[in-house]
Amino acid sequence: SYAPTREDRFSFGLWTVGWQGVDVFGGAVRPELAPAEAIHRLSDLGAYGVTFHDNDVFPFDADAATKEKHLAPFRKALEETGLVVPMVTTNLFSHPVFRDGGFTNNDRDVRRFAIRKAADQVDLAAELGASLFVAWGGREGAESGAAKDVKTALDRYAEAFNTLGAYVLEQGYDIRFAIEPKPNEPRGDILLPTIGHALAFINELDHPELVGLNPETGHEEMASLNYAHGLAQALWHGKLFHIDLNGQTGPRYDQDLRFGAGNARGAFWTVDIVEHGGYEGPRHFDYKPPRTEDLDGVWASARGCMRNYLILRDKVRAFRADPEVQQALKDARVDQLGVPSLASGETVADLRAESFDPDEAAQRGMAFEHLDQLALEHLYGVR
Ligand code: 3MF
Ligand code: MG
Ligand code: MG
Ligand code: MG
Repeated sequence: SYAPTREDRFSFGLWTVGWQGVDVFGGAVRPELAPAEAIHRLSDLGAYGVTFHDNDVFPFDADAATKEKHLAPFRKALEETGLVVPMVTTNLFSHPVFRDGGFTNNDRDVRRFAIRKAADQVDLAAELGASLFVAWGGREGAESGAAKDVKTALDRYAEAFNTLGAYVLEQGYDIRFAIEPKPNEPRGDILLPTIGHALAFINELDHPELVGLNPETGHEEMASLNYAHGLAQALWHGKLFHIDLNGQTGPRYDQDLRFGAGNARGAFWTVDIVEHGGYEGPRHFDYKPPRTEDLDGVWASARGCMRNYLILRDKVRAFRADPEVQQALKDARVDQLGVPSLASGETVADLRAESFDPDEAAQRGMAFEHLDQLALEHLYGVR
């Protein structure tokens, strides 16, 4: 069946199905999609939530009345469908004023405007009941060397999160922030390029407990990194606040394929860690229906994201439940990794007192190939 239900907690960015296909080489191929229409269609398909940038719903230059005019049908659609808004974000990358970024723009007046724009959207998040604010700093970066003083830019980046964190605390909002790393595109090099960079940055903030991560499949894979491993480390740090699921084929431009397309083996392990690693947030898709598609193709691809997730969820569950896999895990000594290397009270002296024969231990094979073959056979559908 693989029909999504609200309990599966699938959510989509309005900018995903709403993408009109404008890219570096060509203009729009699809008509504008009203947010209310997107909400109804996503609800019909079985999603439980939508997320959005401020300017996905109202124009950049909207005054209070215009903002409200655009928010009214959006709110009405949420009421009619029962869809929730688990996360919001701010667009600090489209308008020309952000040509050199928002929070780390060399121009101070732009930085001040960017923080204010984000704070406005934090207010809207609180009003809509969203508990997460995602920050993708796509324009925070450089194409050249001397143009960006990276250490100073990180001071300003931290200042922005400290200011917004203090604002949330002062307002009494139940909102946390999630940084979305990306190595490049649209900037030649983007600041906080990977999960690891962002984790280290968060520890330098005034309120690290308020800030976590929103890792995206394609962004990590663009840097040739293992997305499932990145999610696991973020979980280990207690920092996996949200996820952007999509598909990517190796280190090329940000493909934003529907989830499950591209690196299918990576998708299998992604679902495994999302389902079994203690993540409790939404299963959020950030992808782009290819430019080849008309609106029917848009809905086919949105359906595909959820369907592929559910198919893979079945497969990883079957893999974990398979007695042959359980034996193979034992043969690979995966359980032994859970035993602390030193018993409590032991020290290096105890290790030195021990007799160990490296040549004997070196004879042992790890039996990983058999284990991985079983995984692939579950993925390929023959088990
Ligand atoms: C770009 C992205 C962004 C972020 C979005 C949410 C436009 O590669 O992934 O999508 O996900 O800004 O913060
Ligand atoms: Mg992407
Ligand atoms: Mg992206
Ligand atoms: Mg994203």
